[in-house]
Amino acid sequence: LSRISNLSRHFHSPNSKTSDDPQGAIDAPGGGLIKISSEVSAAISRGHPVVALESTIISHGMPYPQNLETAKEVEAIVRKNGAVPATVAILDGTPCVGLNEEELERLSILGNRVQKTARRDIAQVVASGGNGATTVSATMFFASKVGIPVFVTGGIGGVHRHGEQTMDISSDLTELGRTPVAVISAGIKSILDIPRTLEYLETQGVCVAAYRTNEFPAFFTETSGCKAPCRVDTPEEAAKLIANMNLELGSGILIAVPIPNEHSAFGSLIEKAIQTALQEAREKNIVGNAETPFLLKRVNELTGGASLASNIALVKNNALVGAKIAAALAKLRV
Ligand code: PSU
Ligand code: MN
Repeated sequence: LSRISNLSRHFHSPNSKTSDDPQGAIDAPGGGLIKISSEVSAAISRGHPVVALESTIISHGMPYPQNLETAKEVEAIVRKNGAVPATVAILDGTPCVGLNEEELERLSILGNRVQKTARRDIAQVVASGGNGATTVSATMFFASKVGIPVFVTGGIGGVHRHGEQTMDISSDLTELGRTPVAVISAGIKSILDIPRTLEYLETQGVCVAAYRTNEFPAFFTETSGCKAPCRVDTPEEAAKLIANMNLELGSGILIAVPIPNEHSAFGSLIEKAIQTALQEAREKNIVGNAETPFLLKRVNELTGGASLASNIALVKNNALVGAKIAAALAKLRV
């Protein structure tokens, strides 16, 4: 196990006087340990590009074996585009940054028998020596602790529909407000309340940038009807945003990359399925952290696999864009 204190290195701003100082917390809470794979650890300490990846998308977001295939392909895409992939999970109570193939396989097969682990669940999974698949909030936390500023996923959580009554607001949003990591995603699913999610991100002080579009994308479709607060057109522009903003602000950035055009064809079919799945979730009283996995599974069933194919395509595209952003950021830091 590596002491994370050696590896705590955060955003580097070329404009900042303190840019050579390690930023933020040095030790994990309670002096805990994070296991970092030797490849990831070497890349971080040399300033090479690294891309963090979450594991709930593997355990709860997709069925086996597509989850394993996608996880491997995503890692390969990150490598091909010049960055080292670092999948995050808690295995036998140890937070791990950088999984080997055997570990990825174990998570994929275990599926939803692994505990979905958001920030609030980290202490419990570690204390009980359990296996935890990290959501966006928990993955951001560990990425930040070890000094990885770029994190790729499919979609993030948000304000749930009727969230004004249930107060079901994903901890991904508050994590973005408190942790300096850039999250590359395809936006927010329309299973969520997109306008309120954007309002809440503003409240949290999160910079939200759409990639090569003016509109905030809605995961399965390029459009949501909501304008993105800002726009970037190249990996270099995205990297500048990351380098210049976070050192001063301490908060995260959401970079929303629309699904590639050729995969967004099923948009209206998927939207119908979402409505049905939401209705079912209400009837079955599925709430809390079970809601997102339930909706993803039902929408996939109702669309005969079309939503899964779109999901896989957009994650791969995000990996491509995210690796390029990580590479551009590493160039800015030298
Ligand atoms: N959206 C997806 N796929 C996913 C998730 C969200 O399209 O797998 C997962 C992510 O790990 C995200 C989490 O962080 O669900 C949010 O869960 P909740 O809504 O319970 O906060
Ligand atoms: Mn929730």
